[in-house]
Amino acid sequence: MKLLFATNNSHKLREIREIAGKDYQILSLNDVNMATDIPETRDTLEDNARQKAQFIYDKTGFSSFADDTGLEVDALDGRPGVYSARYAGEGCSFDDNVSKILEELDTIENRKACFRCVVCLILDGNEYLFEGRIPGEISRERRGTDGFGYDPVFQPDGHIQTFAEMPPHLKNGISHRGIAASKMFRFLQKK
Ligand code: ITT
Repeated sequence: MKLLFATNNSHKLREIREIAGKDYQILSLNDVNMATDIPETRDTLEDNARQKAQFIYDKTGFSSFADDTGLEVDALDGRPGVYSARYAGEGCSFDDNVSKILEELDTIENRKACFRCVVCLILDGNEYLFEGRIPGEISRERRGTDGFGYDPVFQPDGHIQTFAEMPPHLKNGISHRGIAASKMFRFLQKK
């Protein structure tokens, strides 16, 4: 089965392709010659995931899905959450965001955080949502070079490595995106 992944994030694309395995061919926007910005203007993960998937479905008519992900930090009352991409300001890099979170938590003992991912699938015009969460904590400094985004400072509960220290298959096997996407693939298998 072919599905179009509505993302401009190449790291997410790589992860989803690994999670999908051989039964699904995950097409990128490039594969369908769609170089476009995808609007992402809502203020919940659910609404942003819907907006991204629906936008691409409307443009292509192709079975499409999108993911919206946020890092929710307890001591920051759930921030940066839905604003995780622009946490350190418009046009900021992954590294800027990591620096900001380390600064904000500098003197704070409670490092608990959670990655939450919402996947929205549009299939034959119908919409389906799947959620994945993983609890963990924000490390005191960056560790590891794999992954992307906040991975160098996110250590999932029950593990001694950050996501950036894990080989990709280990992150994908336990991550917020892995959980949400696996729910979608299980749903599709039953269809
Ligand atoms: P698309 O909307 O094009 O899919 P994006 O990078 O804007 O890509 P999100 O809005 O879903 O994606 O993600 C917000 C930010 O959260 C993202 O830019 C990363 O900094 C961070 N993030 C998302 N998934 C992550 C992961 O698996 N590990 C670490 N950080 C992640």
